[in-house]
Amino acid sequence: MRINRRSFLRTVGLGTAALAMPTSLTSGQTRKRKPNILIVIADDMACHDCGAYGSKEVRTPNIDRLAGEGMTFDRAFTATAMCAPTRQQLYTGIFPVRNGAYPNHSRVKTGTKSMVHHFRALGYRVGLTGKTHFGPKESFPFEKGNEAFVSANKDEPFCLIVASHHPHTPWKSGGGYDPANLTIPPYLVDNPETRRALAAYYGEITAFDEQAGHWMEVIDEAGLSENTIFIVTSEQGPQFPGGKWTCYDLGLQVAFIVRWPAKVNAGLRTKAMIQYVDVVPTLVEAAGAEPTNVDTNCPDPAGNRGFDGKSFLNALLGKTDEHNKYVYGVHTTLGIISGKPYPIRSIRSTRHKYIVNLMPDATFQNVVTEQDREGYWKTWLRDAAKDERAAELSKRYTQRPAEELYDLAKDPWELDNLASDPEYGKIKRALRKELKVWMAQQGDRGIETEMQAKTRQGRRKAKQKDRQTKNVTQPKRRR
Ligand SMILES: [Ca+2]
Repeated sequence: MRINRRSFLRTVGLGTAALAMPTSLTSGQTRKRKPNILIVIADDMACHDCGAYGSKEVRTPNIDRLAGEGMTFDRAFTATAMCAPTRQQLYTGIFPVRNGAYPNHSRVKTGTKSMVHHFRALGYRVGLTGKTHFGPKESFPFEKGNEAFVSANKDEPFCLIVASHHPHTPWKSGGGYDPANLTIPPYLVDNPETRRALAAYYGEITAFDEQAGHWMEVIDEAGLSENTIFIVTSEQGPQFPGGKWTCYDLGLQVAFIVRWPAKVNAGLRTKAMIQYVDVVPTLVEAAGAEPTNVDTNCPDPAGNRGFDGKSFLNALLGKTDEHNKYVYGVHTTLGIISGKPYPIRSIRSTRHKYIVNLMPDATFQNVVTEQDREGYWKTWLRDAAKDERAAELSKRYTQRPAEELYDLAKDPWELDNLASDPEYGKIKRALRKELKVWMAQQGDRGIETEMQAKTRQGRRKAKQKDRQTKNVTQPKRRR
């Protein structure tokens, strides 16, 4: 089996060889073996807030069932805790600064190819239903995905994204959680307003779980379960301090569950550390092609045109429980509502997280601190006047040191900064060095990149500034 598959990979690589192939080799039996792909993606959901990842309080029976039928990734990450950069790195296999979509509400560089192009080249129909939050359209030419999309034309494999709006704020779609009965995690201030917000957020997650269950039913009823790679993933962390808009694990770690009965054994967990840019390369390999041959049409500064990510198919098939040595984080605050510049970068090994706040003298501001639509932030500041813990937790969000280092095995919520502890100096320096290597590979100039964020937002500006961001030295004026 293995030998056959390898020779198959060589034959149907995405290079010119594939174009020259006789059509008989890409049709019939060969094509039928390609798996369907369905990715159900949440919006702003913490990895831990479902039963499959240990929550005893959030009701997610469908996600938990999927985990029981497939493989659960205990170390999966996005590189940004914001909607638009997260989706665009997931769909392109390229990290945010390189692909251009690094602030929120941003677009990839003109000409960048996405999974739509890559899977169409492999004979797939590629659709999306729900949230988009990407651009320009030419880079993401998804068909309209719906239930008819699944059942239409069964000779061709499909790749479908189901992009939910749950549990993004406003938290109003779900119910069924009593605020008084919740366990408050250590990163939140325990008061009635936070409890109300958390209950409403949990209700949204249960609504998301029902959507995931619906699509599991659609696939099961169409008789397609066996050879459909069915993925549920949480997208990025929730809009609580330390989650969305940060590089803490609460923001960057994602739930990632894959069911593929034809190839993946049921009920497995893996420690292999994966990131969203790895997902498309993995699925390309699962579809029988060689991901390192794919041209993204979005070169990095060294001229490499391939994906930033690499296939973790071997981890998915249970052949290894290792993948990346490091995963990375990048946060751009400029361009968010009321956001002043506040660039953050991070690198994470399986054990440690190193974060650099490039403008540490600034006060971190964003939607939570400026708008407080969920109505708890001002209560944290109120409580901070008389409660030391509330003071610490709110200060941790708005005033940060230049460097942060966490031992994730001892401190999973990243509350105890070890950056100035000499015992950890060697670890910190090693991580800092690797982070610089990654930033250089991305063409990431730190503060300068932050100041150019608005050139990546909006169609007209994005087009003008493509490919020439290196030459831009002055920040754009606010629109
Ligand atoms: Ca989101």
